[in-house]
Amino acid sequence: MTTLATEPKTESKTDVLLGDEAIALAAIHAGISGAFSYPGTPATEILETIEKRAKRDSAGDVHACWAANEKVAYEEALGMSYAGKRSIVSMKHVGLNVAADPFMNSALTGAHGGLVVVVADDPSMHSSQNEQDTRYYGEFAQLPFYEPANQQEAYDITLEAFEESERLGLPVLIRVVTRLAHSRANVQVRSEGIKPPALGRYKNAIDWTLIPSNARRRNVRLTGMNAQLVEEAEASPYNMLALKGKTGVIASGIATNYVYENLGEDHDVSMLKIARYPIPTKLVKQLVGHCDEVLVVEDGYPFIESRLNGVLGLEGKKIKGRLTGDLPRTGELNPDNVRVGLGLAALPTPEPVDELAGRPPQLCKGCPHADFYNALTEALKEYDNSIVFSDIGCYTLGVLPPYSAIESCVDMGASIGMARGASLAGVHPSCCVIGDSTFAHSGLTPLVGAARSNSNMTVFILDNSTVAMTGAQQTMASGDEVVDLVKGVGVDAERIRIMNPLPRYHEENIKLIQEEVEREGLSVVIARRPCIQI
Ligand SMILES: Cc1ncc(C[n+]2csc(CCOP(=O)(O)OP(=O)(O)O)c2C)c(N)n1
Ligand code: SF4
Repeated sequence: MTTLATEPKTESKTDVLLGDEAIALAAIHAGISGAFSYPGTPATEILETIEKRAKRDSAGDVHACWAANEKVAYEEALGMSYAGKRSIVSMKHVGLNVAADPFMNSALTGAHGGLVVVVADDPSMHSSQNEQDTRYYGEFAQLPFYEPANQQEAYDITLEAFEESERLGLPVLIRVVTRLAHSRANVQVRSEGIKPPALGRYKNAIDWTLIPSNARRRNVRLTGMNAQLVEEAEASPYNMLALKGKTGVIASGIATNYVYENLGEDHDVSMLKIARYPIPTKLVKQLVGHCDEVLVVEDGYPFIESRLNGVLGLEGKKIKGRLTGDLPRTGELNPDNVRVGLGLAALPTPEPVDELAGRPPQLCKGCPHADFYNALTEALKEYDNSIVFSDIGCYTLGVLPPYSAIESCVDMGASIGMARGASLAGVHPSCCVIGDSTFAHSGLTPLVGAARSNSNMTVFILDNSTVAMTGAQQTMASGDEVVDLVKGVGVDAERIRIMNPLPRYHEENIKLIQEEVEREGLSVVIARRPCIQI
């Protein structure tokens, strides 16, 4: 079912696009001056597409920039917006934790040039540490936000969101999920881009300086817009109410399609589709007032469902969803589990043709990380109190046999601070491994603290010259640049060692690791060899 909310464009063409590509193309067509991101599945393709297509499809020049991390990407986009130009910033869901500080505060300062923030969630954690739902951030920041149901909506909403951001003077958030970001559909797109309005300098730049007196004033403005934003959501063409029988469904984002697919054309179910937030209260009241029973179908946390039930529940109404066990509490929704939630007979599951052997992910043959781990585990085998904290990257696969070399992976940059904490708790050797991209993302700041206190720990930076895990994007610093960064944060040059993780240097690498682990204080060992995929 197509849920095209806007009129077909007069001059348009059809393209077969991933959800991410639809967003990227819409941003180009909206006349952005810049796109900013840090790689992270399932959002990476947004900036990659802008990089590739900007020259081809847009009238002017678009700066497509990979930033050191999501916070920096957000701030770069915000700076461009303050300068009166349209900008987009994209990231995966956990990236918004890193960018949460500017995100939350920019809701108060507001935007000038259209600022669109796209966050891709990963229900079922196909390639993530958690399945947090970005809609909570949208509500937390009190911003208008969207959850497109399909690739066409992803395009249309993104295109419109820039204008909306300028009209409201607020950043506009768009939340997508992996299935939408990474699946293709026909999308009707403009044949050429829009020329955005020339905004010039913002007249009241004091709004952007969040000293308490300004922040309070801006907070009053933001909260004062709450009711207007709800009204706009109620009138939005992306939210659609159809009252029929006494059984109702509220479906949001991509999950809307799973409902339509199961109900078909001929059904008696009342339906509210939500793609624009804040939650359109009046539409919800109309649906719930009309129905005895309502199933809430949303891919992510029970964001809408929990508000419907509140603390006390709704007298005389049966609200069903993930919280009541009518839909799975965690993981992605799909047409099959939604079918069961709708009370329809489950479709027969086809018998598997052949038993496929399980294939756990593993490091590529010849991967430099593999040879590094072979040396590290050998070097540490005599210690019964060692801990190796890890960070996030291809090297996290070192947790699996045959290496079984690491003991943690929490969030980007965590390993260095964790190694310091453990060393203070008396662990020796206290070690950590971190890739070159993760080091530039958020390893520098904890290393400053470790260097200042000369903590008794060993940091291994695995410099493979790329951001391998997310598809080999360009890394911020590699080779001697990494050495300069490490020196720059205050690590003693004599305690920075370089090793080449190749089997032929295995014995000398073990010796080097043991030497550094045995020395009192902070050592940084850089294992330097390019990823074989680049
Ligand atoms: C906050 C956050 N942003 C992005 C990601 C996605 N991500 C996981 S690892 C990684 C970078 C890995 O690069 P590097 O540290 O150089 O290791 P490599 O994969 O090259 O071995 C990225 C971008 C994430 N998990 N969390
Ligand atoms: S992509 Fe590169 S870094 Fe990742 S496992 Fe393969 S060789 Fe190793």
